[in-house]
Amino acid sequence: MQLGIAGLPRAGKTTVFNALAKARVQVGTFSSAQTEPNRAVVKVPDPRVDTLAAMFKPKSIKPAEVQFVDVAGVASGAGLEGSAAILAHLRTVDALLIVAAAYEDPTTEQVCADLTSIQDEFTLADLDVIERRLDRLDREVRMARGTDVERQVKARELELLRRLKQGLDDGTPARALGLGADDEKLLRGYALLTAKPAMGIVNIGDDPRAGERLVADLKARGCLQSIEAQAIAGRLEMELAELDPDEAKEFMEAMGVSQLSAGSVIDASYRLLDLISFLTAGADEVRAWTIRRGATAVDAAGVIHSDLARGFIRAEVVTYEDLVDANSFAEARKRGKLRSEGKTYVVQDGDVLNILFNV
Ligand SMILES: Nc1nc2c(ncn2[C@@H]2O[C@H](COP(=O)(O)OP(=O)(O)OP(=O)(O)O)[C@@H](O)[C@H]2O)c(=O)[nH]1
Ligand SMILES: [Mg+2]
Repeated sequence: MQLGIAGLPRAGKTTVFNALAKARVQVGTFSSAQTEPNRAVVKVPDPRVDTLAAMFKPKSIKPAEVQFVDVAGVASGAGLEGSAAILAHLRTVDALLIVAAAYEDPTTEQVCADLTSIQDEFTLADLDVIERRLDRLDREVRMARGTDVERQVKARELELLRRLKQGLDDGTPARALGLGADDEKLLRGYALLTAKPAMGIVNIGDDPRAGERLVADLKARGCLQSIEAQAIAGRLEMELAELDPDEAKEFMEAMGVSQLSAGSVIDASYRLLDLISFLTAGADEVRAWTIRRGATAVDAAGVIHSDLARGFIRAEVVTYEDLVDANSFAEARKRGKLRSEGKTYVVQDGDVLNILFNV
C-alpha cells in the first residue's frame, strides 16, 4: 500500500514524512524543484505478528508494509502544467494524506482554507482529465461504431463521466458521489485524485491538545467534507523519531505525548481503504498480509503467490485468538478450531491461513 503525502508548499509534508517513516530527509529546503518523491517503507505495527513469532520462533518475521511517498508542494493556482509532475506521482498512490500547516497560524480559517485550496487543485486536475475524455467519448458514442456491448459500455461511461463532471463542478469530490463497485472499476484507469480515499493531517505546533480542538472545529464548520482528519505535532514527532526508543519514551512522557502518530495513521489508512490483515505462521516464516475486506480464500492465496491461487485445493483457517489459545496448529485441530474452507470463503481480519494447493 502506498500513502501519498500531499499539500501546499511548506505545509510540513517532509516533516510529517520523517515523523511517520522515521526517515531523515532534510526539511525546509523547499523541495518544489525536486521532481522525484521521497519514499520510505514502514513496517505495519501488529502485536499479532509479535505473538505468533514468539510462538513459532520462525526463521523470518515479516510484518505487512506501507510505503510513504512525499512529493513537492502543489502551489495553489500554479496551473496544471506547473503541478503536472507532482500530481502524476500522486495519481499512483492508494490513498492521500493531505497535510495542512497549523504550526505558525493555527486558526481554523487558515487551516480550512489550506485544506480547501489543495483539494481544489485536485478537483481542477480531475476535471481536466474528465473533460478531455468526455469530448472524445461523446464523439465516439454519436458515431455508434462497434458492437452492441461496446456501445453500451461507452454509453455507461459517458453517463458516469457527466455525473462526475457535474459533481466536481459543484465541488463534490468523486469519492463522495456514492459510486458503486462497477463504476469504480470503470474509473480505475483514470486514477482520479478526488476518488482516492483521503485523510487530513493537521500539522500543529508542540501542544497535542490544541490539535484535538482544531480538528473538532474543522469538523464542526463542515470543512472536512468527505475526509477525516488527525492532528500531528510534526516537528516534535520528527525529533522523537530520531531518538533511540528509550530516550524517545522519556521525552514523550515529559511532553505528554502518549503515542506516536505512525500507528494511528496506518490504522486509519486501512480503514479508509477497507483493508484487513490475514496471517501465515510456521517454522520458516510468520507473516502478515494485506487484503481488501470481502476478499476470498483464493484471493488470499493469490496475494501470497499466483501458484497458490492456480492450484488452490482448500484453506485451513483458524482465528488468531484460537491459535494463540491452543498454542499450536495440532492442538487447534484437536479442539476443532481449524476449519477447512473452500475458494469462496470470505477471509476475516486476523485469520491465520494455511493454503493447500497442487503444484
Ligand atoms: N515550528 C514548526 N515548524 C515546522 C513544523 N513543521 C514544519 N516546520 C517548518 O516548516 C518548514 C517547511 O517544512 P517541510 O517539512 O520541509 O515542508 P514541506 O511541506 O515538505 O515543504 P515543500 O516540500 O517545500 O513543499 C521547515 O522549515 C520546517 O522546519 C512544525 O510542526 N513546527
Ligand atoms: Mg517537502
